[in-house]
Amino acid sequence: MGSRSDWPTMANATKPLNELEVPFATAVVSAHRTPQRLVEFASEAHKNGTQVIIAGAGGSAHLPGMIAAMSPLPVIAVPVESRFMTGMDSLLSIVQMPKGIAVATQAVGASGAYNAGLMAAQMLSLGDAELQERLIAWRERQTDQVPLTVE
Ligand code: RP5
Repeated sequence: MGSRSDWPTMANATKPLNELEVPFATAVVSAHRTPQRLVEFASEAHKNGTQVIIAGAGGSAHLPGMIAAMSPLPVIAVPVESRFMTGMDSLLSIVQMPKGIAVATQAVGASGAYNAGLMAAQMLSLGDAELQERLIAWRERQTDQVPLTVE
């Protein structure tokens, strides 16, 4: 995430990851305040066993695109809700990637962060049959929890 202030949003990504037993690490990497940390993180991540990166940032949010430009790993982006433009700035600055560098942008805010965790798990399940089984069971439990009526 681009700032410690993004954590209340980005913590939502950890919920499905924990439920699906997917290991993860967290880091604060700011494209503009810690540019050297960004270069090191993005260019080294694929060498230390990381398989998918979830990048959340708000405002003029260049973090996901910059990471994607320096890493061969899939990057899932979360536009964090911003103070002045309620995340529209984050969304537009993340989603409209020019051709040649791909970023998988999720919804703005907590739901997007949660779905980013799910999306990462689904990507990883392509090479992990047991994780795929856990995902299928997780979906069934979610379906079972939706009541038919409002009473
Ligand atoms: C971005 O600026 C961060 O991703 C955060 O969403 C936003 C505001 O950061 P703080 O000023 O709260 O550290 O880099």
